[in-house]
Amino acid sequence: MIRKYTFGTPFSTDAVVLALPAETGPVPFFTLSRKGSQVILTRKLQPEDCLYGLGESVRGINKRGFLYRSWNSDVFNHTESTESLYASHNLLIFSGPDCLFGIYADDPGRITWDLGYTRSDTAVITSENGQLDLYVLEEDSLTELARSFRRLTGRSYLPPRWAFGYIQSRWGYASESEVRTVAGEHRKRGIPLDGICLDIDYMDDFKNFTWRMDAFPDLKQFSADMKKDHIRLVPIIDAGIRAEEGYAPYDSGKAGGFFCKKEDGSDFTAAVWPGICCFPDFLQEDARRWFGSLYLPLLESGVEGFWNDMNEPALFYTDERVEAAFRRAEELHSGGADYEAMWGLKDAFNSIANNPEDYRSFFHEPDGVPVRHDRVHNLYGAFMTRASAEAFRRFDPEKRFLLFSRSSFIGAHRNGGIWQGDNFSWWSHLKMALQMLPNLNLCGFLYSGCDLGGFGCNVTEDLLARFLQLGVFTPLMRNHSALHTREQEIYRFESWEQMRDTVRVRYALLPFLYSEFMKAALTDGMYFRPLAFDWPDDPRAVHTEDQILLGEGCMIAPVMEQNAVGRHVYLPEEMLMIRFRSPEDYDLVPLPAGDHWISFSLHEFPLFVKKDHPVLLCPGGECSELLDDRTFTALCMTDRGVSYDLYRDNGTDPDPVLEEHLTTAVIPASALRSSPVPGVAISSLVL
Ligand code: MIG
Repeated sequence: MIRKYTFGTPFSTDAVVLALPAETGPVPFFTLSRKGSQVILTRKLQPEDCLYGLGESVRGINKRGFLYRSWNSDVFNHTESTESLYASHNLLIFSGPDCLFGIYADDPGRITWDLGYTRSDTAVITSENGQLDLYVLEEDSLTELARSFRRLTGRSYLPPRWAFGYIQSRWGYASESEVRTVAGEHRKRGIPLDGICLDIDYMDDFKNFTWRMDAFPDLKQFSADMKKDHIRLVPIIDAGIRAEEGYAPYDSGKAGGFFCKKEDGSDFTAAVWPGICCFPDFLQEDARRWFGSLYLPLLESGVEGFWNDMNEPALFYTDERVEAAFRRAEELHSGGADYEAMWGLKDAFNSIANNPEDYRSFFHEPDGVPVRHDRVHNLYGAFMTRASAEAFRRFDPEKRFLLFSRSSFIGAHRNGGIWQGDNFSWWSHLKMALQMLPNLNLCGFLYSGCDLGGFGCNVTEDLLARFLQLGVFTPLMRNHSALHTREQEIYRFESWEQMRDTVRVRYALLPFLYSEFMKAALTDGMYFRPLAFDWPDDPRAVHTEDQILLGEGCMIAPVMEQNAVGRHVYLPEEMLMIRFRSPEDYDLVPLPAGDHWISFSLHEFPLFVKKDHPVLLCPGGECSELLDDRTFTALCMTDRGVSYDLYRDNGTDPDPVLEEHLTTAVIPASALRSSPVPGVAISSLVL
């Protein structure tokens, strides 16, 4: 059951696809109060209550015990005390002995989620706008709640199948020949690869929709050559458009009136990578259409995937902010500064980027009515995603394109995936990535993953190995690193063969993982979910923070500590452990329910599988297109014959019907009798 409560006149965010009438009675489960324009919801928490949701945010799977803010931010250096990341996903589920419900705050402005922070027994949710649609969802289980939320907000984005391949990326690939070398090193060594991202280096002076003619002279030919080798180029597009007359995107944007404006009607400008930029008003339908059409030349050159960046939007500085800081410096310089004033001076310079005042200084004009940016701030990235996705659909309605964005809002999950932003090469960020995944799934973002190896800082070999072992299971499996950091491609390291074998496991599992993903997406289900979903009555499972469920019957539990040679794993029920070293080399270990300490040397990693749930391994290959997805080895802990419905399609159909693409794999009881591992059926299948 979903109920809707409307406060004031909310801005229409496009997040929700179900039209529901607003209720008139009081909001259940909360005490409602107001302070100025704010709307405040308060609820007492019982000691056992767990909170899930808030998608992209730091800390645990259970969000209880911290204060989060919905305010999309470019936070390069984020840690566990960072209140806002790049996205705002305003879904929160309350789950405890006496409660099970979710709320979705459809509000594109700033929201504070004080989840047992100020008082450990109280949740306080504050909408600054005070104008919002609040949805209250009630179902009998966490799984049904998640499904109900997806019905409210629409089906998750479907990437093309090749997007489940391994993608190599790095800020700093500066020429076509460098990219060809990276591709060649992977192919030469048999490291599977399906895509290479082009970062801002491919652009002419960081200007969107251009490319450097000296370094990337013929994008069409380049893209065609790479595709012949089954590698897709995935260029980046930033939000800002350089304000420069004679630069076509600027001229057409200006002529159309498609940029965000200041109060005096002039275009708002701020510096980002291309220098002084204007910012497309993605909230205007015409502006979206215009911006989307700018992707056309790249699409016509054969590009089938993009990543959208800087769309919080990130602002390096505005003239106003720089001026204010200098003014302050001059005042102090002439007037003599005391201790306090000097700190203030430092702050004036440190807060030049992404300054709240700048976000209050410009306007959108959807439907001709100006809306101040800060009231709708969290929509900007989502509507950029929408502009791109709408353009791809116009360009080729018969095909799925790869698209992942840095900033997002609920609703964008229908149009693209996301990556988890600028993580660091830290062990703590490996854990953060794992813990974020189930909450991203709850919010509809099934296609996601982190920068494997870590974006900022210098990676260590063992950290890359462990990141890749998580990446085997994340729909987006991309190795990405920042300019000037240690080179992070697999082949740079001594143990590249073992890491190659880790990626090869991904490819052996690819048809199976793709099947699990598509089944989840097409049934409004979860690809990753907390253990609490399957064992709500097992307190150990409910409070497990370092293992997550995958698909119908799998669980992952990566090693996330340096120098660890194994880890503890809690099994709520008996499971089969597949301990992988390569697609050909793995252990099959049936384990009883309970606590286990299991050894995983650096290049070993597990997949746990529930009884009677088969896992299918294919022979693998160097790219998704050449995978043999007919021949499988099925593995299953069981005491009877079992079957699995494998989802297979052409990988590009934008609107597939689940039932039309299922093939039943039958693993007969006889496979059990002939198996060398008691209780585990091993069966060769041709489907
Ligand atoms: O200010 O394009 O998160 O993935 O490599 C940095 C350069 C801009 C931030 C993205 C990152 C990308 C980088 N970008």
